Amino acid sequence: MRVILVHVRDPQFYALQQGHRGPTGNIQVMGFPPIGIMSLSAVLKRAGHECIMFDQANPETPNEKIIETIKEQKPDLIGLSFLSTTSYPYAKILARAIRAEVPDAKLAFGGVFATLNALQVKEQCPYVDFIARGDGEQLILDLLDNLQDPSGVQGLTWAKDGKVVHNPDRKLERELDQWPVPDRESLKLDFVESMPLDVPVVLSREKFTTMQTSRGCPWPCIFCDIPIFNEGKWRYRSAESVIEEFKVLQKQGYGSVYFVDDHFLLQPKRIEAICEGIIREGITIKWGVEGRVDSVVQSLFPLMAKANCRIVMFGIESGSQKILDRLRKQQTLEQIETAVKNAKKAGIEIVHGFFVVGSPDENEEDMKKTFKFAARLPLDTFGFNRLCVYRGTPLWHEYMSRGLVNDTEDWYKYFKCSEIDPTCMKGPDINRARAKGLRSLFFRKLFLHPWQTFTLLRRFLRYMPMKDIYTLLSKPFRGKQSGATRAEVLSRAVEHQDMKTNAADLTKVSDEELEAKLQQTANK
Ligand code: B12
Repeated sequence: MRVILVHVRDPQFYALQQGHRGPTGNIQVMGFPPIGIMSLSAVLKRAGHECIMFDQANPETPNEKIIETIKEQKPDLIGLSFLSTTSYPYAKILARAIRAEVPDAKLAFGGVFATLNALQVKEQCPYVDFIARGDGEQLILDLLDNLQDPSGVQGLTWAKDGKVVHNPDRKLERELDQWPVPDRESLKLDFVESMPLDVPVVLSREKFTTMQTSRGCPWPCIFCDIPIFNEGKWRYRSAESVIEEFKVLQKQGYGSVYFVDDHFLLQPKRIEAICEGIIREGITIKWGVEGRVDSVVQSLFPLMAKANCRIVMFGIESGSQKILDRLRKQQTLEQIETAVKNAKKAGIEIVHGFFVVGSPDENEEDMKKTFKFAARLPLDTFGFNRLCVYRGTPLWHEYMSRGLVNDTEDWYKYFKCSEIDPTCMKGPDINRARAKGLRSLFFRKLFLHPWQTFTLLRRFLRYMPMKDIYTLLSKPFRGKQSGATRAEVLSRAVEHQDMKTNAADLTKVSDEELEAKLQQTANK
């Protein structure tokens, strides 16, 4: 059978290098490849199906082109894959356009957001036939076998005789080794290695991709929905299977890989075997991981560095123990300090700290502590994002019980906590304190860790034009607090209490109105 899979994106995340061609002649895109659909494509092809992929990051395949291909190829199933609340409106636009042009197409949504909100999405998007929940590998094969009557397909939400049907959950698959290596070569795009999230920093010009070696994270941080997506479990691939994938990537010419595992730094034996395998097989690919600071594998940092681990990113969140406890991070400031120091001492080239600001109960003093703490740590890079609340997380449940969100009306909305929670600092105050904190952080870094700062600047200069570095570094000094990015304009509409109704409208309006609104945002 024939399947078309589309990775739907929020434009903020690929706008930076849109249309830029690299030495291969492919369009270059700053960001991560769509490993979700690449994983499904490999599974489909191995089972004898045909699969065509699109990534909305590619400016040469706009929605019109995707629809044209659907008309030509007449696929048996079209799957739209997207990660989060912020890409949901774009998934709706594409789905509505497909439905309008190809009325009998079989259309499915999948990904984390669709999984956690399957019933609501199906109700709100009757023009989408199926919502796929959880892992998609076996599900998509089962769905193709039962397209006319999917009542036995576990993990599927669909409609029968106008009524929404929520099939039972699929048992969490533990045998991840059974799945083939993702189909990374069919999509003609070159991904440029940059810092995750919205920091426009190019890290290398090597051929770059992502890999997933484990799924899930069992910790109960109040802002995260991964434990729900993975039923609180951590599932992993064997070291042998990871090495086999590395060997394929090496043959395909990749120079850099980032692991999209929710928590890589678990199970020392597996990490040791992965590192030894990399060294034994002469794999030269550089790699990066994310993990918790309380990880017991810190003694393995030197081995990881020897096996070409170049980046370790820690979820630090705050320099105030009070806030760490409030977020239920279950980590201490001492643990953070030890982990960052251990990683640097071991020779990990880039150690990154993810921080959040605008948490519940956080005051200016806590924010100050956070920036001071960040300055003291030998971190190479850092990001300070505003805390957001997503449906399904423990924080969402708390906000429901405090009457700050309404599960029925707000499930698809993107909220910065500070916009709805009176125990947070006010948005402009957070921005002001953040800008101030960043300024002092930069100076302290220069003063406390001058060599590290110099090395980092040299790295940036290798891959980035001077103008971009200037923009990046001068941002906190320019005092621009209200200049929203394109995506922020969209999300702002959802955040402010008084604009809440407008925001709700945004996801309910007709195609034309929604598209006009997005067009307006893009032109700003
Ligand atoms: C890597 C990553 C990113 C990358 C993006 C990578 C990319 N290609 O777009 C970056 C850093 C840019 C990013 C940005 C953001 N992210 Co992010 N990200 C992740 C992360 C860590 C891994 C995603 C991944 O690659 N998974 C691996 C692949 C194999 O899995 P998958 O895509 O889920 O696909 C599987 C199934 O879902 C299913 N499936 C998927 N699609 C389909 C379609 C069909 C038809 C079928 C049948 C099945 C199916 O099958 C696949 C194989 O099993 C996840 C955490 C997680 N574990 O999901 C967070 C996560 C998805 N991100 C999250 C968030 C909040 C964001 C941001 C909004 C952050 C921000 N405020 O800026 C942005 C939004 C980006 C966007 N465009 O939507 C949240 C989403 C929460 C929510 N409920 O909305 C998550 C869950 C993290 C968390 N802990 O809460 N992210």
